[in-house]
Amino acid sequence: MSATEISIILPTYNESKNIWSILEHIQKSIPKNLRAETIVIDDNSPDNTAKIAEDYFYSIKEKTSHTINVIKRKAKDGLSSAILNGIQEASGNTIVVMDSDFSHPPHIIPKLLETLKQTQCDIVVASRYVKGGTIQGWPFKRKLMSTVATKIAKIGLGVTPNDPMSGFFAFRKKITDGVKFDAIGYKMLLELLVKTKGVKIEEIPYTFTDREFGSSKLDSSVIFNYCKSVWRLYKYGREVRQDEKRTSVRFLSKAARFFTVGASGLGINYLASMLFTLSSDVWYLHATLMGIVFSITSNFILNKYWTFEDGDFSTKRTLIQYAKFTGFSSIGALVQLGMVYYLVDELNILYPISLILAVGTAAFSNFVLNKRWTFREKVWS
Ligand SMILES: Nc1nc2c(ncn2[C@@H]2O[C@H](COP(=O)(O)OP(=O)(O)OP(=O)(O)O)[C@@H](O)[C@H]2O)c(=O)[nH]1
Ligand SMILES: [Mg+2]
Repeated sequence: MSATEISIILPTYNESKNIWSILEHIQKSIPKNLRAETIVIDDNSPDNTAKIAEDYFYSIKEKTSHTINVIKRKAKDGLSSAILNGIQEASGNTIVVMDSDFSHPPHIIPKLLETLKQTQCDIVVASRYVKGGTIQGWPFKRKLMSTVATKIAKIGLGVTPNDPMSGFFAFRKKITDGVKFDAIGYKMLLELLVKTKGVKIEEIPYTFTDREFGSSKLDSSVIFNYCKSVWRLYKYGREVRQDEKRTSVRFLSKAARFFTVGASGLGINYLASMLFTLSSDVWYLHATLMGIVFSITSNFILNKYWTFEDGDFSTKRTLIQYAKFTGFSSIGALVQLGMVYYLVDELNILYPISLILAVGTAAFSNFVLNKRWTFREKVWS
């Protein structure tokens, strides 16, 4: 049996009037060539929603490869946490999240999947607030609240989609690997957008229709939970930004130390060579060679101790690092030589400029190679 490709997450609370029909519509909407599962996450609905979902599955089980998995939770733990539970249970590599009250029309599902595939993006948002999208059946007050909440999210959290509060979206499951969710309140997409910043996002329009059957689960806690989750996400974003700033400062300070050591090496090289030539028995080429050895050695010790703050001078470790450092220094020299030749001979760039470019490139590659392989640090740290 081939693996599940699509998981549709369907949270329910007291949706007995919608669940059978929405499952039917979802099943009809999924392209036949895809192997899909629907995960219903029900919070112990007193109106038997979970039982109806299971009955529906038994009625179609023999006729389709589409599976329905009903997760029964003990208590009403909130929409975002239900969605998070669904994501954790999902075996598909593409996830679709939607409501079960027909506000999110199932015929949009193929468009979400198609957009994900064609644009190679990571998240597709079904949007009420892009051209072609709209809301049907909401009173002015609710539209206003939604617009204000959307503005707060966009300005306060810097998220890019026009409808970051949409409850209807699809994404590649792998973008959630290693992400820790708080799952507070109603707006799971908002948390996903904040915590996976940098991924590629697309929006497609759809018409949101207010529910016909059943009643709203929104209560006064929704606004409070919304504010709480926006505040938490704001703090999260601030910490990430501070962390990035700290990392770039650390990286730049190490690079600066590495280049200072490199410059000091030139002086040591010159001084050592001159000292050796003072003795009448040393041939000047030998003296130059000694100068090179001295400068590589002093560069290595200074970089080990000062630049990369590695105080472990045990013999084996130090010798291995020294060998690598010497190797990378030679690679750096070759890079410099090759680049100067290419810039001067092939691109006709003036020698002084070519030399600056080549020395800079060689020094930088030297820094990165030694950081990563000699002193075993992450490059960006
Ligand atoms: N499992 C679970 N599902 C929930 C919970 N709250 C809401 N849902 C489901 O989440 C979806 C969205 O809830 P709705 O009450 O429709 O929220 P809404 O769309 O903002 O409001 P209305 O459509 O006006 O009622 C529906 O499918 C609900 O059944 C919850 O606490 N747990
Ligand atoms: Mg609804």
